[in-house]
Amino acid sequence: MSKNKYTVTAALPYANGPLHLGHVAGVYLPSDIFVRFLRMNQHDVAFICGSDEHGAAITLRAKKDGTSPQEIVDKYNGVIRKAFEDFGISFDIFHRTSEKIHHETAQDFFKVLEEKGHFTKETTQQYFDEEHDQFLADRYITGTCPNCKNENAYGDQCESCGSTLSPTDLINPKSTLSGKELVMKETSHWYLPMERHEEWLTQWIKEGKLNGVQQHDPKKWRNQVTGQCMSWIDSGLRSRAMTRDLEWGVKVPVKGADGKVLYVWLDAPIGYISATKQWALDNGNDWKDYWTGDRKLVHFIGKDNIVFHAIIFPILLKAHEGLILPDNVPAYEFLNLEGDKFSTSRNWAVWLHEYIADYPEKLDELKYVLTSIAPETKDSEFTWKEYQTRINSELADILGNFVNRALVLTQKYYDGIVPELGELTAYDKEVLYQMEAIPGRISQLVYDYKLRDAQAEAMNLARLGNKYLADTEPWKLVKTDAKRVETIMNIALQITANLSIVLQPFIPATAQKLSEFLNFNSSDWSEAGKNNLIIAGASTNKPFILFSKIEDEMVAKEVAKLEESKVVEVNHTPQKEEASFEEFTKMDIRTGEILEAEKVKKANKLLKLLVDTGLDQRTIVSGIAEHYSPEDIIGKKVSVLMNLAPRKIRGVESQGMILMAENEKGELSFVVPEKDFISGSEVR
Ligand code: B3M
Ligand code: ZN
Repeated sequence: MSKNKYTVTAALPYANGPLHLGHVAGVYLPSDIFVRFLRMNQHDVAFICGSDEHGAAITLRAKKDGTSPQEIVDKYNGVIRKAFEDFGISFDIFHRTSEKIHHETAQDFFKVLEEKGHFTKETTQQYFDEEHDQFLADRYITGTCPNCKNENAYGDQCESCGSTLSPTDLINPKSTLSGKELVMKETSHWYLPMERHEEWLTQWIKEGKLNGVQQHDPKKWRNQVTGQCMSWIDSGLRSRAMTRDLEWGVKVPVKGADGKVLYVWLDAPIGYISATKQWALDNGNDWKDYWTGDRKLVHFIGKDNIVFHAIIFPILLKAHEGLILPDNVPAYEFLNLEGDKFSTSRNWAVWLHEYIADYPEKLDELKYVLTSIAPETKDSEFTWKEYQTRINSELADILGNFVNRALVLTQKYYDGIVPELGELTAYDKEVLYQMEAIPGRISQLVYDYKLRDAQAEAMNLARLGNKYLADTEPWKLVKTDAKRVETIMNIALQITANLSIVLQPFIPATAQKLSEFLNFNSSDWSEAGKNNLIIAGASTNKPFILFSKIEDEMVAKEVAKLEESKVVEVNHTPQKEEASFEEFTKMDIRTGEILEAEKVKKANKLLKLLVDTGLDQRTIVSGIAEHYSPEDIIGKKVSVLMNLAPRKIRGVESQGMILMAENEKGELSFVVPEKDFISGSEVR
């Protein structure tokens, strides 16, 4: 493979909360594996990331926490940065979009496009929250998704079905600040008329060509990426506002834009460029080398970011002129957790920083499991049970077992000295042939962004070694044919040395341990496959157990922790329409006491109650039979809506209503004064 130049970016995480395993599996770990592999193949690579520090998600969190956006981003930039460092994600730079160099870069970018006439300035009606006296950016608007009817969709995205939305798409839009309905008010913004780009974009997405010249191989793009882009294009590209009425963000650098900032999805992708600029400054490089010329730009993202990276940002890059377009946009589907979606708001997540703190000695185990289940082409699921199974039956029982045998037997038979390779049997030759072929298969899979299969192929080398020792049984043969065993152990050590190379992109810490066992250290991929990496006579070291087994207790503890710490999301029903004071005063509510209670025949939800209301004793039918048994509520204090028109319910005349409170779990409670008032006391 010729040496290429790559700029690899990983989606900039919003600095409004910690990272969970879903983020790691679906963007950061795969991009790290890809870059580690490229570096081992001597490609020229820049691995770029940083935190996304503008946008409504940040200001919403600040409002929620009663703090400032700057404090929020400072806190979470630190939390996220440390988690990446501790987990060993090997960015060349982890920058942040609140830095001055980013503001300058984004403003320059905007000015170039503005001066080239790529924006139109339009005055439109936008949603406005009168209570907070501000226009609302997409994320501030919530409502029902027109596609999947999720009632908590946002103005830019539905997190339930992944649709990209505009605020006007939402049904019954409300402000996330006041909860109130919204009004429309006039405001002006700079728009990107995306429809102008439809023709070239279609050819670029479908054929990988610009002006008929091949740019990238569309066959290597994941179907879900091409599919989502084409459905966006086929549904008609529309002008999209590239500025927002917000205080927090990159100020729009032209006259007449007071109180306006760049749209976060214009701002954030330029964060890749500003981060590259900072890194180039720090390392004496020219940032333009990484964004122009024959360099492959690769964006690792989640599927909810596809159109921003494969349609909007390419339009902006092409409009700017002179900058490269993505060679590939490997987008990941969603990773779910124990049968439910990862959710920050519901605290249904395994937080990366918590895992690192709890299991600092099991980081490669997590990397291996997450890559094994990575949602490359469809949503997948993390369960602690599968975590246990894959570590115990794959890492420990295959890789750990093989390496341990190879090194321990070398210690036992040869005092750790590598024995000579003698005459090869047909089986030996077949095993060496397979060992030689595996690195090439891994390479092809990595270049095709099939990292899950690539790791499985690397594990096949461990399987090959494990089977080779199990088939040849050197521990038996050593009594009768010591020479033969020397050859077997030499081959087992060559396989171990190859594992120390091919495992490096995936489980780098483990690969390093193998190197230490063997006193062999190479990060040169071209060495992989050779059968003479370990020289006879060289010394090896005593191994230690690579992977301790995951016990059932750990699985149980982690599952219980999830259940105990989850937050039940409260979706209160919206406030009813206004009632006048007169309407309220018509209601006569009194305290009362239940004297008798019985089930209503053929009605599992109903109880027939005899209630002392202080004015009289009356029969009331109440739908509480699934929550209370009759004998438990005799003598219970209640509040009664007295003057509700009498109704016949299942043949029983009900004279009034018992007031009940219902919580987010659907549990019921009687509503009574906090003091022990006599029956008939008025409630108003
Ligand atoms: N901050 C991540 C997200 O949508 C978003 C990515 C920006 S990459 C330029 O969760
Ligand atoms: Zn939806």
